[in-house]
Amino acid sequence: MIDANGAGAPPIAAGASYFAEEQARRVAITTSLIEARGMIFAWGMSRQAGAEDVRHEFRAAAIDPHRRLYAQETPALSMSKSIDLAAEPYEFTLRPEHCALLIIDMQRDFLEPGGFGEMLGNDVSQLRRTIEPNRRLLEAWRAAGLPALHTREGHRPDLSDLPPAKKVRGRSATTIGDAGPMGRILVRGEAGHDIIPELYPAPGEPVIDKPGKGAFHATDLHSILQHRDVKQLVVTGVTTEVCVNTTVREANDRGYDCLVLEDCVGSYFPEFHAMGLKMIKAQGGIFGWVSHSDALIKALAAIP
Ligand code: TIU
Repeated sequence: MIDANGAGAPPIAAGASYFAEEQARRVAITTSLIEARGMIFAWGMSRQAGAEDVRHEFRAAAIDPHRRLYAQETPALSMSKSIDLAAEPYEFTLRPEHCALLIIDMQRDFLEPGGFGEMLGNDVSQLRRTIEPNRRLLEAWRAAGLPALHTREGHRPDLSDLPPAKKVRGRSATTIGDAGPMGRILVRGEAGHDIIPELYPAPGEPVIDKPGKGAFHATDLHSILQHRDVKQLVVTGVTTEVCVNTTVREANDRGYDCLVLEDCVGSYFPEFHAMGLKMIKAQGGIFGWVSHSDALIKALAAIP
C-alpha cells in the first residue's frame, strides 16, 4: 500500500535524476488518492445498499473510475449479468450495462418508394425487408431499458459540410443538395432526410447527424458513448457494405465490440450484403460478430 506521501513506492534507481524522483513521487500520490476515493465510495455504497452480493461491484468500482461513476448513476443496470448469444465466428457476450443499439440511416430517401435511392434505380425492397426485424428489435430493446441511438446521413442546408468530391461523384444529373422527390436530397430538415415512421426515435434517444458514411466521422457519437460507458454496439440499418460497414470499422478502431444482425441490415445489392457480413466476421471476427435479431431478442428476455 502506498501512502499519501509516496512512502511504499518502489525505490528509485541509484543515479536517477531529480525529475525522475519527482515524477515517481507524484504517480505514487495520485495512486493512493485514487485508492482512497474508491474505498470511500465503496464503503458509502455498501452501507446504502446493505447487500453482500454487490460488494464485488464496489471493489471493481474502486479501481475503475468510469465504472464508479456509472454505478452511482444507474445501480440497477450496473449489476445485471452478461449473457452469451449465438453468433459468428463465436458466441457474443452481451454486457447490457455497457451496450447500445446503433441504427444506421433508416431514412425515407434510402428506403421509401419514390425516394432518392429508388430515383437512382435501386431496388428499395432489398432495404425494406429490414424494417420489421428492426421494429421488433427496437421494441424489445426499449422494453429492456437499454439505450438506442439513430443516425442520419445528410448535410447542412448551405452544404458547407459537403465535400465537393462527394457532390460530383457519380456524375448524376441530380445530386446531394438538389431538389429531389422528398425535398432537397440528403439535406437536414428535408422530409426525405428524416427517419422512416416505423423506426422513429423516441424522445431522449440521440440522433446523430453525420456528413459521412461512418457514424464517427465529424460527429459527437464517440463522446456520447463514452459518457454512458458504452463498450459494445449492436449495429443495424442500411446499407450493409456502405454506412454499416464503415461505422463498424470506425467503431472497431475506437475499441468497441460490434454485433451486426444480418436480418436488420440490408443493401440494394444482395451480393454486397453477403460479402459485407463475411468481411466483418472473417479471421476470427476481425471487425466484430454477426448474429440474428431472434438470438438477441431471446437474450434480452433473460435480462433480470
Ligand atoms: N447509409 C448509407 O449506406 N448510405 C449510402 O450512401 N448507401 C449507399 O448504398 N449508397
